Amino acid sequence: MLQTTERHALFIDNESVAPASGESLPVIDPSDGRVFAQIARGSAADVDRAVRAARRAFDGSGTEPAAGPWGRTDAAQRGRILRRWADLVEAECETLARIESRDTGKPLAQARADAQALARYFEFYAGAADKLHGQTIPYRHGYTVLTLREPHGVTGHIIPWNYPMQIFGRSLGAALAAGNACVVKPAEDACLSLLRVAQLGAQAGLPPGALNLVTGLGGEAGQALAGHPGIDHVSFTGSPDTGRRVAQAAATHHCPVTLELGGKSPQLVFADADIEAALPVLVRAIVQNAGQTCSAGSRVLIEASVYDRVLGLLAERFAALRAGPAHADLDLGPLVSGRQQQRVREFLSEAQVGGLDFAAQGAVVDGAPAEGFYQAPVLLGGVPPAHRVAQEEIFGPVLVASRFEDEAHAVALANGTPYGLVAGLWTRDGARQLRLARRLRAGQVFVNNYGAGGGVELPFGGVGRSGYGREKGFEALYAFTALKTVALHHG
Ligand code: TXE
Repeated sequence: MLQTTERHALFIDNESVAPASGESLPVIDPSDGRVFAQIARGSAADVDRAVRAARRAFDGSGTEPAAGPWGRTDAAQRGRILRRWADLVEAECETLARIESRDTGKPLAQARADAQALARYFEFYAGAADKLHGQTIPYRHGYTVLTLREPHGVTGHIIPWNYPMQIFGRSLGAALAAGNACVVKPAEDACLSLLRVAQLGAQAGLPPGALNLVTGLGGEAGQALAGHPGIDHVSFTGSPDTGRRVAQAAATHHCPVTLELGGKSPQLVFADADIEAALPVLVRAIVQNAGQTCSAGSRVLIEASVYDRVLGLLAERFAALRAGPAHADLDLGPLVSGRQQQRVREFLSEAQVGGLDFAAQGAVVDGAPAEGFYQAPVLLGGVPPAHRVAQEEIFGPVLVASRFEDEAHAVALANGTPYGLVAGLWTRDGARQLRLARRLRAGQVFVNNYGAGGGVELPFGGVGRSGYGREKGFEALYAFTALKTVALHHG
């Protein structure tokens, strides 16, 4: 079992490895602001070592692709390993949840859900590994043409701190199922659960080098990974600015990238909606993980005729919300870091200076350590759509409410930010459901629900500033493969 009071090493070739620099970084418990562990500060030299390990696993010693131990592992066997990994995660669900909860400040129940989702990703991709087919293409007389879906080779994965296990599951599950060897750079604020998950991967049967983890700072280890010429694909989840830097670094060696860059996702509430059903979902969509969710429903757009009623009902619920230490398992825990807390506070003071209506606020419980990174949830009412709090991703428990007059106005507001990740639509009108599902600029639209319970099977990703490429579901397997066309002339 992982001892969280220890110093944690890198994970390369299925072994714990000290970083080249010998340096470490502190791990802070967001619930009380105290340092409780140290992680290795990986650098470009460590990334290079990890990429070489992955290349050996994939290519072997020669120049022929897929001749290494992992490259030669057939699809059914890759599926079996992922299946065993799912079982090991499931068996350690409670331990993983406790590690994650302390490391990120997530309430325990939410951390447990993340560990279960991780197991479910591995299970899903275990089943998909040997079902990724190419095609045959009708062509001219005398030819047979077929397509092969081949792994890229070595893939890089830069993971953020908000849902380490879930994002690892969706990214690594698909990449390994497709046959790639992988190098992961977890976020400096949330590495511990993934170090344990990597050990479980080795136990499940991943050969040395198939999965490697280099912890460290984004500008050092992350930047080195994105720019490493031995990487054949990068998937990144994080902020738009860092996403641009990652894509630029990858472009130096013509490496494809998948970018998931968050959002400012709207939920549209029409007067004909089942408002009682919508209310708890609207609240959960912004309070879950203290609002640090890429797909958080951070804007609620309400039809004018029911605006006052819906805002009043939301305000009642917000006033009852409680934030406190992760282990207390309340509505929300602290934010992940002092930096994140500062970011949210800056948005809120801008709202205050701008005279916005603080329609309701929850509370931080008595006895929560003063050094913890707490933020009470806030409902802002009547927010002008152009205001920065209605345009930018705050990544905290702040819900921004605005009113709309009619359907066209609702769509204009919903589509009126540079982001396009997710949208929620609450209406009983069937024609409107379909019309708006098409008109909303987003990678996912949920009608009379939000998030569909997680949806491991459902392709996910955005447009515009939310990024490009799709993860999750079967679709992700296409992103982690390159298509080869073979044309045979046989007369
Ligand atoms: O993100 P970064 P930060 C958004 C959210 C949040 C804001 C800032 O709005 O408030 O971003 O968070 C690695 N090359 N999201 O600063 O910098 C870093 O180590 C390569 C949305 O934490 O994007 C970490 O592993 N990698 C989001 C990851 O990138 C680099 C999740 C994310 O960090 C790097 C997180 C570099 N130059 C934040 N610099 C979502 N979409 O869910 C950093 N990293």
